[in-house]
Amino acid sequence: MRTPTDVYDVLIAGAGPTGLVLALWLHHQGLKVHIVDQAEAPAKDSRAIVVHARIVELYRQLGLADDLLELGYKLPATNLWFDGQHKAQIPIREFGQDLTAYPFLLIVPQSEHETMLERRLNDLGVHVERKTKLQDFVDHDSSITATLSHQPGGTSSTINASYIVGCDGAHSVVRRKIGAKYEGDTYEPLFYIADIEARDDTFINGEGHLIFTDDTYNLLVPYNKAGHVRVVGLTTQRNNDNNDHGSPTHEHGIAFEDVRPQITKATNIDITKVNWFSTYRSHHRVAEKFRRNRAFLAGDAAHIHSPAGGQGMNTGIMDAINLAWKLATVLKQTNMSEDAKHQLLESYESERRSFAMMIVKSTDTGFTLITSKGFVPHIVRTWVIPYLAPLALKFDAARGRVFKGLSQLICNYRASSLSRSGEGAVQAGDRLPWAEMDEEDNFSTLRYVCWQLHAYGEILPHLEEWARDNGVKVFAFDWHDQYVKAGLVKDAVYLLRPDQYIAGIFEGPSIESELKEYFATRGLKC
Ligand SMILES: Cc1cc2nc3c(=O)[nH]c(=O)nc-3n(C[C@H](O)[C@H](O)[C@H](O)COP(=O)(O)OP(=O)(O)OC[C@H]3O[C@@H](n4cnc5c(N)ncnc54)[C@H](O)[C@@H]3O)c2cc1C
Ligand SMILES: *[C@@H]1O[C@H](CO)[C@@H](O)[C@H](O)[C@H]1NC(C)=O
Ligand SMILES: *[C@@H]1O[C@H](CO)[C@@H](O)[C@H](O)[C@H]1NC(C)=O
Ligand SMILES: CC(=O)N[C@H]1CO[C@H](CO)[C@@H](O)[C@@H]1O
Repeated sequence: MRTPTDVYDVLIAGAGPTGLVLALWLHHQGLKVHIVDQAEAPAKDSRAIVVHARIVELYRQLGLADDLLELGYKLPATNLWFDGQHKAQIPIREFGQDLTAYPFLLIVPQSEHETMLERRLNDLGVHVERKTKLQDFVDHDSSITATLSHQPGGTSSTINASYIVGCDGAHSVVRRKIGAKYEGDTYEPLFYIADIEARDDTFINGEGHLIFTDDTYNLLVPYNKAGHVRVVGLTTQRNNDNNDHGSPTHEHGIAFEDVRPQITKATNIDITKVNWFSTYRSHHRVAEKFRRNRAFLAGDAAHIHSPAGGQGMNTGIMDAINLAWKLATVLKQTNMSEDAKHQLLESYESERRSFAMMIVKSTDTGFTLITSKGFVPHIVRTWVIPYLAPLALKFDAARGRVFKGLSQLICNYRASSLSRSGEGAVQAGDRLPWAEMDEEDNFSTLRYVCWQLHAYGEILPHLEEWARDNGVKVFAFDWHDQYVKAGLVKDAVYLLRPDQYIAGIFEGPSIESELKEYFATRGLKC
């Protein structure tokens, strides 16, 4: 464990999914991290259950994708019911076909996912210091000093680090300390979430079921244990408590027995056991800023969403992966100018805050829809028909659009200062499109956390030399017509950032000088 004189590169407050992923990615890039959590043990409550395709793709960088897939359940289909009638069975096993190697909705209870991340971190010799709360910190401009308090007893200690990242959830101490307002709202409707076991049934068949009854809806999602399902829905009860911040609590005076009638009315399933029950109000908030000098916010500390679309945890993990290589760069590239450091670190906020705003806005729309009066006819007209019906019918364009929106594949950083301007279907700031070739897929190079060049078609010989001299990995691919469909351009060179987003697309005879210029203008050493 740590000794009082240890100095760290990064102190991470909070060991939820965001903090754990950040610790893993920073450690992988050779930084010395310390991570603390006030809780005695990882949370057992199963909150987020969907891990989206983009996360699985990026988990390949640390060899975590296969472990996660092993834990997960690939939802084969989802069903729609209205007032007792089965309206549609929508196969979704190949939902995002042609877009990613992971075209499904992967169901993994958050607690199991976190356990996997923490085990990997422990294998690497990094341990979460538990029962340790971040109380406060001082930013000296060249480093930070944080005060931690330890349970039991409440003794305190200090720790120094170059940077601090608040992954400390909705009630973030770091957010308060940097004076960032948490702008947004709390929704009135009260949700319940339960983890139950039930006997085999039409509704307990390994598929998802979205069931609308006159004044509410219930969603059943199976996971990797047969007979276990997650049930989520809008309670038909109302109360006036408006005080929580999205954490599952039992403070709303509602117990499972209060929602049992609505589940029975919708499904008539034979519930044999209730493993976990909670109610919550949904929030949509985005912190006014994600950084002040040496302190950053990530995950629920920075943004919190309504549960429609299941984006909360996934967005937090993406924050961590975005921030990790930037912190590693400013800490490792020793002669980087202060200006260049500032610009690179600022790009974290500009890239991730605008994405959080976009997610909040779109889940907001979805949410308002499913909680408004008369929402059943409304939802059928505005949501089910345009989106889900084509899905059922396999209209490819609509299917692709819905999948991209859900799976975070849609995330791009086109407007970022790190993206070279461009035009066309695929641009700087985008995710590199995926193209399947025979058995191989085009993401095998995803296992590196470093700058890369991908050349499709002819590659200029001196470019390979340049890249080798500068520590950039080069991958050259013979041109295939399939690449056109994915939006790739013949004989173009794609520069990828360490987090696998396209920094620039280069064509023509002066690629090498343009690449040099890309790095030089940003004060970066590749
Ligand atoms: C009922 C419910 C259902 C949800 N469903 C989904 C879903 O389907 N899909 C989805 O993507 N998201 C979902 N979410 C959201 C998801 O759970 C969160 O977005 C996710 O947990 C955020 O991870 P995090 O690491 O940022 O924060 P958290 O998971 O909140 O972790 C924060 C950690 O910081 C610790 N901590 C807090 N303060 C301090 C301090 N001062 N010092 C030290 N440690 C501290 C806490 O103990 C905790 O371990 C759901 C949330 C809820 C409540
Ligand atoms: C931490 O930093 C502060 C301020 O720079 C310094 O006074 C203190 O000695 C440092 N402590 C350790 C353990 O390095
Ligand atoms: C510092 O950066 C310059 C280019 O900006 C480079 O030429 C030089 O080698 C670097 N020095 C060190 C010690 O890394
Ligand atoms: C980036 C990447 O992994 N590219 C792959 C694209 O497909 C060809 C053909 O299968 C592979 O050889 C490449 O490795």
